[in-house]
Parts: sequence; structure tokens; C-alpha cells
Amino acid sequence: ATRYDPQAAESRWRAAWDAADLFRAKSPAEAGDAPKAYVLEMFPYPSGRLHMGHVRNYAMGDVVARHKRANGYNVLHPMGWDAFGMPAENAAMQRGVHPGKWTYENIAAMRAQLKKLGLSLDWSREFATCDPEYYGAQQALFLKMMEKGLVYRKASKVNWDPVDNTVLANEQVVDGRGWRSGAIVEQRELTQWFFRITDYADDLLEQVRKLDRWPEKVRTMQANWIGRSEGLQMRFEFSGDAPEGFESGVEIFTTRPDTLFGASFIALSPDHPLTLQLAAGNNALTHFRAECAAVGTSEEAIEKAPKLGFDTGLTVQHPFDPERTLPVWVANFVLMGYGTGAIFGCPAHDQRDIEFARKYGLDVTPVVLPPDAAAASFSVEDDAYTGIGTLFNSGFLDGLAIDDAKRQAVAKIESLGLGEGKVNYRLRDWGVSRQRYWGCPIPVIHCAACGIVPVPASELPLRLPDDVAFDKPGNPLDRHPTWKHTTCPSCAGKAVRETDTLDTFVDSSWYWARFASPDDMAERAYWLPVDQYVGGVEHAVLHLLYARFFARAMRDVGELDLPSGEPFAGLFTQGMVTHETYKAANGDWLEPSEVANKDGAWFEIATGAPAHVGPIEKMSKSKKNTVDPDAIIQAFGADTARWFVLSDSPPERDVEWTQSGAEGAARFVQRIWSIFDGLPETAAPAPGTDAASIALRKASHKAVAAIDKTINEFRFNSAVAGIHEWVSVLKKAEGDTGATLGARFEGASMLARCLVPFMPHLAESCWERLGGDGFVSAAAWPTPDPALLEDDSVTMAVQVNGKRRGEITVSKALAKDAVEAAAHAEPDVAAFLEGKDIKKTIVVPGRIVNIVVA
Ligand code: ANZ
Ligand code: ZN
Repeated sequence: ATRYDPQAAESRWRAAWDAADLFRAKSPAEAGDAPKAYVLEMFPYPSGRLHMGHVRNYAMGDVVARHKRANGYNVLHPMGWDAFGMPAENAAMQRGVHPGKWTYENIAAMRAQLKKLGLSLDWSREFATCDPEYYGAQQALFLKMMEKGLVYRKASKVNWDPVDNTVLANEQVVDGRGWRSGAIVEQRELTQWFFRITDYADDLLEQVRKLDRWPEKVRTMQANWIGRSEGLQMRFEFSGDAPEGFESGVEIFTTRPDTLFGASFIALSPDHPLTLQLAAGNNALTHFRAECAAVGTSEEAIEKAPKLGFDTGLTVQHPFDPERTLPVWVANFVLMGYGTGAIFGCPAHDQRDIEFARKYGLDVTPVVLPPDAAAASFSVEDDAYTGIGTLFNSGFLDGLAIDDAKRQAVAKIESLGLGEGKVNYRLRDWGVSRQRYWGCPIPVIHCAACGIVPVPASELPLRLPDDVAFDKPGNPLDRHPTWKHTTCPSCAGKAVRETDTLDTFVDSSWYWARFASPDDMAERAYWLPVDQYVGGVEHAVLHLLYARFFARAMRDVGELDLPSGEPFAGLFTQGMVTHETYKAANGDWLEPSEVANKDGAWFEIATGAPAHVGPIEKMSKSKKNTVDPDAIIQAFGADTARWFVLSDSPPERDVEWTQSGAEGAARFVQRIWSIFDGLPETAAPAPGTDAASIALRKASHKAVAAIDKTINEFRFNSAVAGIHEWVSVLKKAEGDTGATLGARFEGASMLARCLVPFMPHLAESCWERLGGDGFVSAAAWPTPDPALLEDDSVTMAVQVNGKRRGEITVSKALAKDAVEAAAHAEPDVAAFLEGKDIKKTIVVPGRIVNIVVA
């Protein structure tokens, strides 16, 4: 018996695949009648090293790609790099290495690692988003979108570090402080670039319902993020003198017009135009606004901050009760970016409003009575009531349910000419400006005479300058001696370049289209949409939403022939790879390789001191519980690593990496090899028709069908289990079962082809050992013989007087009276028949036995 040598075999097969250019996608013309399949995994950020999460992600995509290829599809399975972003700049700041050099070196290292996995990738389409060809095309796209009105500028908040005097990315704000200076981060207004994603809000929401090959969970997350709410936009008129420019009143947006009788105040955002106007002559209000700004810009930070208010002294009139006036406040929890930037507060039925009202002593009037409460005794103290109920304390709305009351209130406001029903979206336009170097330069020029002027197409790509310094905080493009100074393409006067770069989410929003073709519309149309997208659930909201937006925008500027606007027809989100964590006695994390177990007790290898086992967690550097794919590949081979990450849990769940599991997978590789190694080196004889051979053939043909089905259903762990079972049967057939050599050869040949998606290198070696034609990676999926898929036995229900009393499993060939006898003898049925007189027994072959008793 020979041992299979994974390292030698794997590098040999990879070289042979490369030489044969085996995984290059065919052009539509070359492909002929073959259907197409575009299989894509979310492309990696070149952090420097592959981790086990990557291995799992790409192994899953490769199962799909290889399975499709074996089923006759023309497959596109590309790979590239999401290569712009902060870590490269951090490396530049900390180690003085240029972000470009750092990035391309990481790409080279990770490409080499990825190649070792034996993925069936078309490397000819590889690119990095920091390649000038890629970001130049992105700049052209940006300008087309600008022309179409999908891009605009407006003032918006950024995180400002007042010590380093620089804008910070969200990930550079740690607990409200700048990551380097430690200074408390402030909000600052800057004019920035936006994509008009809200133009597509309705369509993005409508279409997400139809994506039936997406996980339900992801579709719900998308819908919630878009956040459609139906409500009322109306104005409250001032009761005294109106401030200048606000004669018609203050516009508010509400989703609860039913609660208007419970209104006790109006609140403006600190950035509302009226607030700004009032602050102009008012130190106290100016000071208050500054206080509100001393929080991060994230929604979460604003949500968590304590409620702050400022009474403007102004009052407005209640729309339904001319006698009542309401005070106008400025409140920190009202955002300028949503609705109208002003609200009416109904403390009894809104949690933020009740906190605000209790803090500042404002009225609290409940107007919705819970189903089992009494009007006389119901009151709201610290917790707003947001449940269902009936209106009370509410004039003409009294007695109505919430939905009816909403309709009535909107109708009344409309008839008073104070406002109208309105749909609002939580989705905001996408701010894409970043004040950073390592990103795609926004291709516009600012000219004092002409305004915003696009960089001429002939000058694209507008490249990043290479000679930049990171010795100071801030954006090196901004302080570069020459880069930003240019002449206006329109008037030839002196002008400056935009120094903002694009959010890296832009880069990953259309790479799937670029893979299909850099510029050919017909080829893009041929490949798109992506048939199967595979990636982490952490991208369930933003990345997928931005990509869906880009598909629509590209369609609408004529860059994509994709009527649906949906880039990903199928989506699968895989679980994570986890590992036990270990701690030393002093509480420091220890790496898996630093500990060992003796008789159930863990100890630190270096010192012999006892170690503690912590919970099983996602592999992460901070907890030191990572396992390096390279080390695994070196020890066991890539097939073992692939097999393990696919084996133990359903793909959507987490899988726990264990050393013993990896060793088990490596042993299984040898066990499979032994099946092939055990066959004589002769041509395969005919399989034979004796009972033992037929039984073995049935096992093989059924295994093929089951593996096919489980792959199609993304149940790779079940496919793995099916292969385990099948291998046991084939091993047993080596003994004295009476199955012919031909039946064993047939099973082995089918097994080799079924192994391709999972352990492609081993599959090639097995195929070669059988004398198979060409590469098994290029072979067709085995076709099971339908006759061999049929079961010999059948399960039949047994009824007595029309009621089901039991079931029997019998051979299909069994004669009718034998079936009758078996039905009568079935224990539950027999117990029921005892002492009764059987009149008649009707057998419906293969289905049911009906017994009639008196
Ligand atoms: C009065 C009211 C009474 C509200 C009540 C709620 C409960 P969604 O569902 O997310 O659309 N709101 C409106 N604009 C706001 C802004 N710019 N900043 C902060 N809050 C704002 O939320 C709509 C509700 O959020 C609106 O309905 C408004 O408060 C508040 F018992 O109006 B409501
Ligand atoms: Zn000009």
C-alpha cells in the first residue's frame, strides 16, 4: 500500500492546472450552448495574511464553481483585491512604508496563499481596486453619475480631532476620542460629496422582496435599513410674532399623527435653520449648540447621549385646539438629516420625549389607552406607552383605534391646509467623501470662476501622487506641494483639485461588473447577474445595498444592460470559524500552539504552568485563538483544510476548528486514497449483475444523487457526511462481500468525480490512478442510473376501517397475499384487530393496505 503525499501531489496538480489554463472562463462565443454560471465570493481586503474565515468562504464558493463546471456550465469564478483603505495609511504612519508598497506586497503574499488552496479561479481577471485602471474607470463612472444628477455636494458632519486638527474615520474614534491624540472628538461641518441613493429607496425596498435566493434574514435587514415609514408632514404656526423667514410656521414629520392631542412641545434639531438663525444673536444658544456637537456623529452615539434641551421662548399653536400653545425647544436628539429636522413631542407615547419631558418639567398627557386600562386611572410615569389601544383625551379622535385615528388626523390636517400624508425613508443619501490619501481621488476641479469642473476624460485615471508624507496627521493630498494645484479645464485659470477621496465602499460596489468585463456591455450582460454570491453576513446591509444601488445607477447611465438592477441573484452568507481560547494564570491570552493538554488538564508548554480554557470564539488576533492556514496546509495539505471547514456544521453556522478534527480529516484523505490504491492496475471490468454487485452499485449511484442534491441546496456538511458513508461502503466491498471488481471500479470512478468540489487535488490523483481521461477537474459530473436509484422496498400505511393504525416496509416484489399477511401481523395493527372479524383486505400496491372489520 502506498501513502498519499498531499504536499507533492497538490503542487504538481496546481502547476498542471495552470499550464492547461483550466479555469479560464470562456467567452460567450466559445461557450456555445453551455449555460453560464457566475460564482463570486466577496473579495478580500489585503491585510497581509489569509485567515481561516477566508479559507471557509473561498472553499464554499469553489464547491459551487467546480460543481457547476462539472455540470456543463461555462463558469466565471474570479478573484481580486479590495485594496484601498485605512490600514495601509496606518502602516504608513507607524512604519513609514508607502501605502501602495504595503498593499501590493500584501497582495503578493495573499495571492500565493490563496493559490495553495487549489481554488478553481480565473486569475486572468484579477485586479486590485487601487490599480489606476480600476479607479480610473471608477472616476469615469463617478462623472457619468454626476452628469445624471446622481451625485451632489452638501454640508455634512465629520468627526473632528481638535488636537491633531484632522478629520477622523469612524474607526479612528475610540470611545468618543481620537485614536492618536486621545482628544474628545467633535462634530464639524464640511461640504462633502453624496450619492443620491434615496432616489432608489422605493425600488430597493420593492425588489428586495423578490430576491428569493437570498437569506430571509438579510432581506429583512435591508428592508429595515431602508426603513419606509408612512406619516404626516405638517406645520405648526407661531402663536405670537413669527421669526423672520418662518412666517408660515415650523414643518415637522411624524409617524404618529394619532397622538397630536398629546403634543406638549415642539423640538428643533440643533442644526435646524431656525436654530441657526436664533443662535446668531444668542450666546446661550450658541453655547448649547456647541455642547450638542461634542458627541460623535454616529447614530448610536447620539442615541446614547443624555437628552439636552434649550427653550427658545417661542410658542406655536395646537392645530386642533386654538386655545392651546406649545413651547418650541431645541433638542439634541432631533437629527437634521431625517424628516424635516423638527418634531412635535408626545411624551406619553415616545420614550425619548418622556425622558426629555421629565427632565424639563413639560406636560405629559396620555392619549392612547391600553386595551385593559381604565381612563381615570391610567398614567405614564417614566416609560412611554407605545402599544396598541384606543384614543382618549383626544376630541374628535376619541374612541378610535390607532390606525383609524391616524387616517382621521391626517385628513383633518389636510383639510385645514396645514400639511399632508407623506412617506419617509430612514435611508440617507450616501456620503462618499473621505479626507484620506489611500482612496480613489474624486475627479473634479474647483475653479473660482467656473465652480465645479469635471476632470476631462482624457486625463483619467487621475492618479494619486506617489511622493507623499505621513509624518503629520491629516490628508497628505491636501498639503502636497503640487498635486492639487492645476488649471481649470474650462477657463484655463488657476484652480485646485478636489482632495477628498471616495469611501472604499464605492470600490466594492461595482467590482462584480468589472470582473464580468472591463468595458464590454454585451459581455457584462452575458455574465450578470452573479448567480451565486458568497460572503460574510457582516456585509448584509451596507455593502449589498451600495452594490444594488450601483447596479441601478450603472444601468441608468448606460454602463450596464441589467433591467432588474439586481447584481446578485443568489446570496449565501457563511458562518464563522471559531476556536477555543486559552489564558495564562496572569490572564494573558495564549495561542493554541502555546498550550497542551495532559490527562484533561491544560498547561502552558513553555513554563508548565496551568492554563485556562476560555469560551469558543470567532478566531481573532486579539484573543490569540487564530490558526494559520499556511501552517495547516504545510502539515496536512490544502484538501484537509478545505474538507474540515466544510464538514462539521451547516455552512451558515459557525464551525469550530479543532486540532483533532483536522487530524481526522487528514486521516480520511488517506482512507480515500487506500480505496484507489487497493484496486488492481488493470482496466475496469464490467460491473456485474449479481445481488452483491447491484447492492454496491445502488449505494454508489444513490450517493452521487444525494451529493448532487445537497450541493445544490448549500448543505455541504451533508455532502461530506454522504461521502463518509459511501467511503465506508466501498471499503467494505474490498472484503468478502461478493461484489465484483467492476462494481468497485465504477464506485471509485464516481467517487473521484464527486470529490472534485471538496478535495480537488486528491480527486486528480485518484482519477489518475484509475487511468481517467484528462483532468478530473474538467470531467463531467457522474450521471446516476435511474434504475439503480430505485428502492427495492416500500413503506405502506395500514388502515383499519379508514383509520391509520400502522405502517409496514416490504419488498416491492412481494406478492399480494404476503403483503396482506404482513399488514395483519404488524404489532399495532394486530393489537387493534384482536377479537374483530376481518371482512376484507384491499392492497393498493406500493401505497396502502386497507382492512375492513365488522
Ligand atoms: C410625534 C410622535 C409621537 C412620534 C409619538 C413618535 C411617537 P420613524 O418611525 O423612524 O420614521 N422624528 C421625526 N423626525 C425626527 C428627527 N429628525 N430626529 C429625531 N426624531 C425624529 O420615526 C418617526 C418618528 O421619529 C416621528 O414620529 C418623530 O416622532 C420622530 F407618540 O412624532 B414622532
Ligand atoms: Zn474655470
